[in-house]
Amino acid sequence: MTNKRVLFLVSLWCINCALGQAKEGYDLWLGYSKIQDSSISEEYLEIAQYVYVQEGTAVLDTAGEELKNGFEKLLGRPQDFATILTNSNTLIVSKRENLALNLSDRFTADFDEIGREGYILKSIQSNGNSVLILSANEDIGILYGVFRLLHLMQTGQKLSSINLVDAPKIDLRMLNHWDNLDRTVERGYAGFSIWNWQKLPEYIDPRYIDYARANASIGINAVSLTNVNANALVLTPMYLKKVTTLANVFRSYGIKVFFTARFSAPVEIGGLDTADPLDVNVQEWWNSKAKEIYGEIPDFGGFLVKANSEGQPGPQNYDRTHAEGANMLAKAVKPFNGTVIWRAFVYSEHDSDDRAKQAYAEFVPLDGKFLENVVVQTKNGPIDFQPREPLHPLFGAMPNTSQMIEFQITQEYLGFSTHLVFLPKLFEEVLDSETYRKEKGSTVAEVVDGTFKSKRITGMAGVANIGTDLNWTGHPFAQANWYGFGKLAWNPYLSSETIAEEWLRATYTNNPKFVEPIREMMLNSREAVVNYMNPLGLHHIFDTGHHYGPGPWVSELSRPAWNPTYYHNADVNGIGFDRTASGSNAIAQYSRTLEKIFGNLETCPKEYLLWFHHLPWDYKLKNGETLWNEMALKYQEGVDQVESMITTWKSIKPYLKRTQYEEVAMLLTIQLKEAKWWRDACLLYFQTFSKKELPLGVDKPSNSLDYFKSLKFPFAPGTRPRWN
Ligand code: GCW
Repeated sequence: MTNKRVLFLVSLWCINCALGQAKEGYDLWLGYSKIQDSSISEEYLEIAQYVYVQEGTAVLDTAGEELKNGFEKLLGRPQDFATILTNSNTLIVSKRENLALNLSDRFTADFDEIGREGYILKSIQSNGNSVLILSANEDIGILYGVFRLLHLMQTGQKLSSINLVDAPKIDLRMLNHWDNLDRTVERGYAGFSIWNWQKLPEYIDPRYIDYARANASIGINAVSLTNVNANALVLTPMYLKKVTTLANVFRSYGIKVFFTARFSAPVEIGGLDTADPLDVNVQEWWNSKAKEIYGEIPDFGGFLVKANSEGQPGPQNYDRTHAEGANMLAKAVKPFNGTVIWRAFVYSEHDSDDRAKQAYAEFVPLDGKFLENVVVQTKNGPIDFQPREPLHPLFGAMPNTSQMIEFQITQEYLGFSTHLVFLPKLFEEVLDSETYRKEKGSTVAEVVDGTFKSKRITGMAGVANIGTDLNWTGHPFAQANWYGFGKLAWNPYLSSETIAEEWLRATYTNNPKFVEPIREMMLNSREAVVNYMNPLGLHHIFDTGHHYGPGPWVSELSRPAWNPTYYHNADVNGIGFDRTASGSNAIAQYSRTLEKIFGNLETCPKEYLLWFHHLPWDYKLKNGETLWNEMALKYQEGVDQVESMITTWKSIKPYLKRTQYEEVAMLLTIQLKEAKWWRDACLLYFQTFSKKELPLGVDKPSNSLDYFKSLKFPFAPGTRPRWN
């Protein structure tokens, strides 16, 4: 073959592969591939014979379009809907008020149970026919029900005996974007921001619609569009117009928009000389700002605020409390039923106390002082979205305050969008954690969903991992983290196993030869990343600023709490952060039961050992290993786990398209390289203190400590821009 011909073939292959890839992953879990198994599609074809779908509102029409689109793709033929309800309907999609009385009466108890957003999906016999009924009290319930029905079909479930009643357990199910107005994304690893501010409001990128569809399909009903390190400009009329357009798109999918509000906005864009929350002019400014926003966006959600944290302005600049700041904004949005989400992620450079203690110390005294339409948003753990943290002590410690939880879906500390890590496993671990604030009913999930103490507002927020990448999230498996977050926000008691299985089947294939091994691989992936990054309770030993890769040696930053050395405290005597009574006593912020469990070496879970205790290198663990050996073995185990992920991935090659297979295969290669980097760099560094040999079974480092220390990444993605 001539060189020219080879070149031609290669470029042809590249074009094909680029075209293939252009679509690959964009559809997320909503691909709806045509059902191949005829025994399954026969049942569905019967159901699709004579379908009535109620129309007439934006959300109902969206539901109808989704159903049509889904049926056509899954069944591979055009779909019509009947215009009137009759006795011969095979599928009825209709609100309760529009159902025939004999039908709606039959389900009274269910309708009472499902509230505003739930739905019922039931197969019944009516006039001798089988009819599938999808009904709800409100439009949005119908839309959620349609997505559920399509999901059931996509995953090949039998519908002939379906009897499903479902409603969300949490009210506010929200994505927090950390997107800047210049389209960079703080901690974003999937390209740039999908919000094209320059072309808005006139140009509506079809992506906005697909984004809303994806969110609605998993029950997400609120979004904040911009970074919590906020730019006040977003509150100006020019941006309000742009946001109004987005809000109009999202409304048909049941999604409300929130603004991130910069506390100093009255000064920066309002021309006032103070942002003091007790100043009447400041209050007036926010009142009229709220009025202006609601004039454009009548269902506007409210404000999300990061205040007096990491340099952001806040009420403390004027010697006022978080409650005083939050309540001022709460009053402004109250006439319109708006909500203020106030973040509890605070720590100060002036406070030399353990950073893990600061949120609790600042917020618990304010319990009961926040107005009814304020909800305090607390990160899952007391430090900062680490691969593993114990639960945040604030959960259940503010019984008279609405409290919501914040997870990070974007993988700032979990390998960016290069590492395959299934986060619902982490979310589940936190949600299932007991606070022991009561004898029963006080897990984190129960605090968050209002079981612990009934709340005016219940909510769960996730920091989005979405960007302009073709597949939205960078790593195709990072889509599962977006999906899983939505599912857990709807029902915080769902198991990560169920979520993994659902997602795999909807995204890739129902073939058990693919689903089973890959589901296991996903479920183990979270423990792998803990092992190769932060085993045994180590935390925040990431390289500075960008948090890409290990940096346990970093010690020269101005704020102590920014230095990894602050967190691991390694010296010749040992390693770990003493948070017991002999140290920072952070354990005292937990309930008495947890304080005892964490404080006692006999009962402290091995996973949190170095989070709560400083221990000698020779400390003997229950399995007989010394601390040093166990740490080294854990790092090695993490690397081995990634090796075995690669083996698993190779084994499923026959079930995927080439591009689908190759994409993940390449990413896993990087993950393995980086897992080894973490192991080698951390062990070499800690070895300078432990002065011990690596135990048998741990691979020799591939390079010197100096080499690892010399690595610099000035262009690592997601770094906070300089003006923040
Ligand atoms: O995790 C840290 C991040 C910051 C972020 C901050 C926060 C938005 O490193 O980039 O700022 O948390 O949650 O406010």
